[in-house]
Amino acid sequence: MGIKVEQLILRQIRMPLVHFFETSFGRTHERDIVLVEAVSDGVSGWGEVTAGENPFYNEEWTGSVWPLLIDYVAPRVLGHEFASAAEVNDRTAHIRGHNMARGGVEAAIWDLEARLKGEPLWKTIGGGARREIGCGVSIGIQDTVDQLLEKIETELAAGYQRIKMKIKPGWDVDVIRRVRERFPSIKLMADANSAYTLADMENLKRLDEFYLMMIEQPLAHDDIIDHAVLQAALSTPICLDECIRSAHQAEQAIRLHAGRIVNIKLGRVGGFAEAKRVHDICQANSIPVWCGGMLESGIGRAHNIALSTLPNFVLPGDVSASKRYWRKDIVHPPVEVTSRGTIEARDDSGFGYDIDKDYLESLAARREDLYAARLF
Ligand code: OSB
Ligand code: MG
Repeated sequence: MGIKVEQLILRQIRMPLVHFFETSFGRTHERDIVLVEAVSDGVSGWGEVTAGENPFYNEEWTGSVWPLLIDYVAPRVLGHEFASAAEVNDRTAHIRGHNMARGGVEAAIWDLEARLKGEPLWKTIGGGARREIGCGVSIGIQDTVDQLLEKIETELAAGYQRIKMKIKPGWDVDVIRRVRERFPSIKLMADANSAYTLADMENLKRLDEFYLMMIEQPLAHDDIIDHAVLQAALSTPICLDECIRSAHQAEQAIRLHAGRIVNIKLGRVGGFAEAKRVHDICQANSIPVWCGGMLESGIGRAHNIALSTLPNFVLPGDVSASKRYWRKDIVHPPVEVTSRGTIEARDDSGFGYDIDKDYLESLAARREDLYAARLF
């Protein structure tokens, strides 16, 4: 079955977060999200571009995504006959970087393929090793340590399997110490989002006393070599996030022993095809992976759930319930977490949730309709 995308509809929506989210690179109060609808034979597949509002996590942002999709991705994809969505990544591989923009379209075409076949997305991508995925939460930097402790308490009560806390210089050792004193036996990890350098080695070594599951991306967003130096000096496993943008980089990081765990984000690596390659390389080298998040709407969240059913996603990820982010999500039902701290992968076709079209349209700040050129 070939897939020919006749129309791409881009929408940019604005959604206020229930609670601000702060990382070492800044605070976010509301999201500006680009959604991709890919249409073939009257069937729509949906994708989400996971870029942030500013080029601070990586080089992409909501504003860069829009022209990139219109000028470079859409012309290569529209009207092309794909044997499967697995070919979409190659079709836009001439574009340097912009993985999140490329990945949003790629994911929409995977969802389209699943819907054309009438099967769940997790099946189309080759997943299904587990039907219930393990969930953790990512908790941002708070104004006070007491607020952080209270948030952790709430998430543990909801059943989440592990807590990730954001750290930065000045909000690290002393804060983690207080968390550990209060919660001595929880699965705890810290994410620095590239806030440190090797000059901070002594401070980072102090984190070893807190028996964290891992420390995520302590060093530069594009660094592998210094992470290898740091990992050799730490007993805490390093988990790589920002610096793994392709299977090739995963392979190099593994070869250099730059970390012992990889966070796979669909957008950061450019979609499902590359995410699967990263997954496979990690699996072949006994590196466990987990699925990261980018404060997604229900659409991106549902794609992350499908991805997390691949066999090597053995650690709880950052994919959590809609209500932690949104008063009302654009999918129905909202993504929900069981008391076991899991999300069940759904059997409905495509990504498995309905889209609340009216609500989505009410959030849209801009829209672009793109068509395959017709040759008469
Ligand atoms: O580094 O994992 C990260 C959010 C925005 C940018 C980067 C990161 C994050 C998160 C949140 O940690 C994950 C989520 O809850 O979606
Ligand atoms: Mg991270």
